[in-house]
Amino acid sequence: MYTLMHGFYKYMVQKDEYCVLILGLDDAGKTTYLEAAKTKLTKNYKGMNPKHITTTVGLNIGQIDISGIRLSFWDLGGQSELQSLWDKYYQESHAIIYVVDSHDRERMEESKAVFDKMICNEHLAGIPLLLLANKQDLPDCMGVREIKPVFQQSAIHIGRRDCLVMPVSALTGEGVQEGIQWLVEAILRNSVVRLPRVKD
Ligand code: G3D
Ligand code: MG
Repeated sequence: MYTLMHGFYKYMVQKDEYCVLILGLDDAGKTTYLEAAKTKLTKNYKGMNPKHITTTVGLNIGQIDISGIRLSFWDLGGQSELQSLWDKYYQESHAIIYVVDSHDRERMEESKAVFDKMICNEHLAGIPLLLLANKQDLPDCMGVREIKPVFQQSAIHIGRRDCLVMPVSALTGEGVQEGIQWLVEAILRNSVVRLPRVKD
């Protein structure tokens, strides 16, 4: 009886879980963005001071409960030697956040090349893509109008998935909440194709 009740309780309180990959070059602002999202969307969560965020080696994980579901974020290291690990996570992911440093014109081409390699992977086909033009607080940064056409060159690989290019500042938090909200809706729309993680 206890097992039955416990099972029913777990069924009622456990949320469907979806995994979101946060990808992009090193220094794009992935970890800062995840901290900002957790701060904005988790009650009583006091975010880390951005000054204390260090380079991600390996994997940084975060969770947000929102709109009746659980989002598990995997913020992966962006250095070139760590990029080869990304595809180990593709099959289990439900959405991608690709972070671009809008202020770093010199590395825009490199960011686009890394993006192309990622988006062509068959395991990511059809899953929602949120492309963040980060660091919009910095003067002389590239705006969405400038960044969008660069990535639109890969439209054939992006395909018919839900896709949004959004200006944000992970540092000030501007646009962070709106991005996550859009992602939730896109993930739920796609959840008939990519089901949530199986509850244990
Ligand atoms: P990563 O996880 O993609 O490697 P981080 O990037 O989150 O570690 O951020 C790299 C640097 O960019 C950090 O600065 C961080 O404060 C800064 N950064 C991240 N997002 C923004 C933003 O929106 N605006 C500005 N101005 N800076 C941002 P440091 O100096 O610690 O290297
Ligand atoms: Mg990091």
